[in-house]
Amino acid sequence: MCVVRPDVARFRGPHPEGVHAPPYKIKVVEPIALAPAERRQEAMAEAGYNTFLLRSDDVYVDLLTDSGTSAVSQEQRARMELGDEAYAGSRSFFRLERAVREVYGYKHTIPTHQGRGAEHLLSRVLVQPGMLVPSNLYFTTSRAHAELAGGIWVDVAIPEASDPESTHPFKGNIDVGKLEEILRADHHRVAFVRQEACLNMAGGQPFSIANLAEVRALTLDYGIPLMLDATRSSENALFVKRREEGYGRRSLADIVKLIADLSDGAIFSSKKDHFVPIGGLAAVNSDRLAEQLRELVVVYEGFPHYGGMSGAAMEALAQGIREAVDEPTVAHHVEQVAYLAHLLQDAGVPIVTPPGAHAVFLDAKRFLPHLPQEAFPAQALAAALYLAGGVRSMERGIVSGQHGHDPYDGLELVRLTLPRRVYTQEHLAYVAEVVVDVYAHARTVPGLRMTYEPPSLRFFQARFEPLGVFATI
Ligand code: P71
Repeated sequence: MCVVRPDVARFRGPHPEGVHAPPYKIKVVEPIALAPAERRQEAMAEAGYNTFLLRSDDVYVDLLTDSGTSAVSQEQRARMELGDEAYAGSRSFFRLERAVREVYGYKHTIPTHQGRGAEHLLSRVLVQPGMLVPSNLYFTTSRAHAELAGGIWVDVAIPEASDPESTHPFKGNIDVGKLEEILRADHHRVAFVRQEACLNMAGGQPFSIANLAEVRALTLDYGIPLMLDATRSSENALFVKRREEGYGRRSLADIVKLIADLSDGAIFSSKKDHFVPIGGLAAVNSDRLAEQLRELVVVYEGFPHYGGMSGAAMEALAQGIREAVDEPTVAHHVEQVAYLAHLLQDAGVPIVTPPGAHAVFLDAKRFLPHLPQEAFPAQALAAALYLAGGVRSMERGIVSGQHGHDPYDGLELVRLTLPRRVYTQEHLAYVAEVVVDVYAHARTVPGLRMTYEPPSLRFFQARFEPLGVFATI
C-alpha cells in the first residue's frame, strides 16, 4: 500500500500498515521544558484562556500550528548563505521562479511575505464588491480578504466535509452540483472558484483529482478562473496516490504537477509544505493577471523580485519547494499524524475521521457533550489540554468560524497540528497520554465566557473567563 523509496526503513508500529522511520536525523536541537502545574494555571489565566496568547516558554509540546514551525534542512541552511539581497533583479528570485516552474509549472511567480499577502493581492485584483467566491470550506484569512474586497464567500464543499464522523476519503471535494447551480444562475458575478488542498477547516482533508477535474471543466465552460489554495498540495497528492484509483504508481512530483495543471493559478502559504519560517506566493499562468498582481505587490509587499522576503528566505524557499515533492518526507509527516490519531482512536477519543494531512482534530462536541456551543467547548478543551500537560493546540470552532453573532452551528474542533520534522514519536505518545487523561476527566472541564472580542479574525486575540474551575488532572 505505502509505496515509498525502498531505502526508507519500515517497522510495525501501532498503525495497521506499519509506519516508516523518519527519513532524517536530528543535528540541531531546541530545548523545551514542562512548566509546573501552578505556572500553567497562571499562564493560561494571563492568556485569557486563548492558546494564541501563551508565551512559547510556557509551552511544552507546541501543536498550535504547522505554519512556519517546521525544521529547515541542511540544504536549506546552506543555500541561505547564497541569498542575493539585491533590491531588484535578485538571483535568488530567479532561482525561486525556476523552482516554481519546475515543480508546479506556473508561468509567473509573485512572492509575498506569507500566504495572506498573496490572498490579499488576489482578492484585490479579482473580487469586486458584490461578487461571489465559491470554495470548498472557507479558510479564515482567505475569506477575510475576499470579504474585505467586498466579495461574498459561498461554501460549496460536499456535505461530508462538515461531518466529523464521515469517513469519506475525499472530504475536500467540491459539491459539483451546487457549484454548477451558482455558475448557471450567477456566473457573471463569480470572481473566481477556489479549491483548497487538504481542506484545513474540515480537518486537513484532500480532494480527489477526479473532483478537481470536474471543477476544472465547469470553470472552463463558464470562463471563470480556478485558483487553488495549494498550501498543502503535497499532502493532498500523497492522499491521491494512496486512495484514488489509478495513481498508486505515479510519483508524488507527477501528482503535485497534475494538480497545478488543472488550475489557472494558486496561492501558497510557504510556511507549511515548503518548510520555511516565512514566505508565500501567488503563482499564475495569465500574463494579464500577473501584471495586475505585480502592480499591487509593489504597494503592499515589496518589489516583485522579493515581495517581503529576503534573498536568503527566497533561497530557503526554492530548496523547500523541491523537498515538498520528496515522497518519504511528505509520507513521514502524514504518517506521524496517522500515528497520533491511532493512539487516540484506540483510547476511544472522538476525532475527525479519516485523520487529515497536518493535524489530528478532536471533536469537542463529542469530547465535552455537557457544554453547549455558547460555552465554547473547543476553546475550553484547548485550555484544558494546556493545563493538563503543557500541550498547545488551536481552537477551530465557533470562535474561529463566526464573526459577530451568527447562529451557532457547524464544526467545533481542536487541532493538534504537527510541525514537519520537529517532534518524535515519544512526544506524540506523551501528547496522546495528556489527551486521554483529559478525556477521562472531561466532565470537569468548564465552559468559557468571551470577555473581549476583536472585530476581525477574533480567534487570534479574543479573551475568555472560565465559567467554573479547571480541575488539576
Ligand atoms: C494554520 C495557518 C496559520 C493560521 C492562519 C490563520 C489563523 C490561524 C492560523 C494558514 C493558511 C492556510 C491556508 C489553507 C492560507 C493560509 C494563510 N494557516 N491558506 O493552519 O492554512 O497563510 O498564515 O502564511 O498568511 O495554522 P499565512
